[in-house]
Amino acid sequence: MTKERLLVTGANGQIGTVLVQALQERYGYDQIVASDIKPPAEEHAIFEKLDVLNKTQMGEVIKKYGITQVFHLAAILSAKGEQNPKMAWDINMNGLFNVLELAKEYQLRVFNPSSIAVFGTESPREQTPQYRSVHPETVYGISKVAGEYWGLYFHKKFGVDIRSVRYPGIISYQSLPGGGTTDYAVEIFHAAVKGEHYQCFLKEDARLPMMYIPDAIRATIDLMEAPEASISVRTSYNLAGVSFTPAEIAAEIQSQIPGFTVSYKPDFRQAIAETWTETIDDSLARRDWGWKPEYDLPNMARDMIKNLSKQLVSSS
Ligand code: AKB
Repeated sequence: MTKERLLVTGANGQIGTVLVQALQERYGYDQIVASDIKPPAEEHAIFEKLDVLNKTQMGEVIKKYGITQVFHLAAILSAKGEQNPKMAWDINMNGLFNVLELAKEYQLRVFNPSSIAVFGTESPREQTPQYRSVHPETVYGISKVAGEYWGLYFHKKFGVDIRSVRYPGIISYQSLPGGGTTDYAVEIFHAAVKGEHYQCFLKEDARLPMMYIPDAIRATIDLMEAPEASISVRTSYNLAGVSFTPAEIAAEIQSQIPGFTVSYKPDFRQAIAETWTETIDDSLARRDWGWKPEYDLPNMARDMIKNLSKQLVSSS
């Protein structure tokens, strides 16, 4: 493997926390630079405090470490974006634009995640196809679609090697999500292992595409390591893991933690969820770079409960 040096923006977030560690294991501790707007509670990586809106500062970090790839995770998610559209647009668009311009200047490979938020009520709800299905209805979704097309533009016009997946809702035990519509699927596990009741902010039948974090990390690394010639999608690949409703995940947890209780009090996030689709056709990711998810709902729930229970014991 050539000596790659990787910069991760938004490294303190739900995906960044786990991705940095996975990249360190794969490429070596010294090859990974984690960055975020605030330092992490505990430093487990080479860290640079970095505001993605500050292009000069980002360029200095890229030069200082000889960065060859950027995993640009810094973004405002769907629910927080609806509460502050201007801020979401500014961070999601201008942050990406800075990354793309620096990628052009320094010939960097870029990972620019997109989301199922690119779909909308006009998209086919089942097996949502790769093409002709983007109809975003949130600021976050609009910024992700625009970001996908800016990526394609920089690829075609300047040869930037940009790669992307449309992440479903991500479920993880290592870190908490923040500001998303799919966050309930993590919160529900925390309540269950603590023996608490959970009040869900989505309706019991709100089926959404989801993915367990080991699958999401593997997809990210596999895509970034795939030979350039195999990448046929430069906007963003559809990516599917497992789809379920709040009632189904609650029932799965109850089968492993009897006595766990859930009630439903939908808030504004239900309206966002209703614009998204239920299942995704990810055949191009499977064909181009061999994508295949490993976790179904029961396996994911078992692993989440095991790991969160361990964390609870070691923190008490
Ligand atoms: C959110 O809920 O906003 C995110 C996403 C699906 O991109 N988890």
